[in-house]
Amino acid sequence: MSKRKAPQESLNEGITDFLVELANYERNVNRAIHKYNAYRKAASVIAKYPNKIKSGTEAKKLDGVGAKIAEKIDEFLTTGKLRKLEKIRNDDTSSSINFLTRVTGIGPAAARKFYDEGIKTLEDLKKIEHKLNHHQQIGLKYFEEFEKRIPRSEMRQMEELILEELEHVGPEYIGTICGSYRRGAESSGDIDILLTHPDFTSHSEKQPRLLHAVVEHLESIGFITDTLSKGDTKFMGVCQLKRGEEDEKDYDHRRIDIRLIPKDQYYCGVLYFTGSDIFNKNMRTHALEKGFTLNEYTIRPLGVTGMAGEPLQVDSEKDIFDYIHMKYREPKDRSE
Ligand code: DCP
Ligand code: MG
Repeated sequence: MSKRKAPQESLNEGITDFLVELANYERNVNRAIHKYNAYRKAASVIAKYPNKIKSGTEAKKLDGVGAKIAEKIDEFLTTGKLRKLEKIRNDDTSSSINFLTRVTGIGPAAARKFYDEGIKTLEDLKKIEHKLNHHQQIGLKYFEEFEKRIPRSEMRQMEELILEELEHVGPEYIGTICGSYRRGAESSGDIDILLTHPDFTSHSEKQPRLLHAVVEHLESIGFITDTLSKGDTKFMGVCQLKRGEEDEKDYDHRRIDIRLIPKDQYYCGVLYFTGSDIFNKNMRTHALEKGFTLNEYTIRPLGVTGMAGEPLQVDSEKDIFDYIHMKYREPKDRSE
């Protein structure tokens, strides 16, 4: 999962920017995930709004913008800033914790712990590098590179390379690059790959080899450079494209996640990991209204008592939309 979301470009960029900043503050500093979600949701509906917002009242008509956010929008529109944000930015605790969570491997809890120990900056982290776990050490090593978004053209090159190499490992593999790339984003925070293989279903034995063979192959050709974690079904690591003759400089190191999914759960996985996270939430809510429970693995009907039944058969993403009577949405139309 990538740490930095693409800035929202819209007529109301000032507003969406401050909402995203508040969202991050709530998640990283206060660990208030509901508030984080509320700000993200408001930012997302406002980003889509086709007019320049002139007042809080106007914004409040949008689903996801409540009275408190409307008030902040009014303050921002009249004064050009937000006292709450000024305070947060000037507060040493908030700004340090917010900063530390930008390192992959450092979540809000670890950031708070480091801060309490007086560790606040990149330089501080470098001094206690030996105390960091492996994931955090890699996060520190590639800090600047991981901060950069990946241009779509580079994502395309990586997709081509990965799918071609996958074919070499085994012709029966199926792979999909999901995440913002699949939604057509001009840049992505990381590479999210889903894999499946006909030999692996939720009824068969675990098959970690199917995942590890792919990872080892991508390491052997020098594409995967580091491992953050490697389990039976999920690999988290780092990759880098090789510099070609026409390239002016080396490519950056990028975050890559590879998941191996049972064939019968593949399309629920592809749907989930294509996102966006807000689209997923809305779709899950819609599913519940229609009497189904949907997650990254399965879709199951809910009985009268609210108990989930057996997983339904799914052979495409469209099957999932059909079950819940929702019109199919192309990945590019799934920002919310
Ligand atoms: N996801 C989700 N809920 C989360 C985290 C992730 O539904 N809390 C799903 C939707 C995301 C997908 O996983 O689109 C991949 O997660 P990323 O954080 O990588 O998000 P994106 O790929 O959409 O954006 P980015 O370009 O920042 O990587
Ligand atoms: Mg991503």
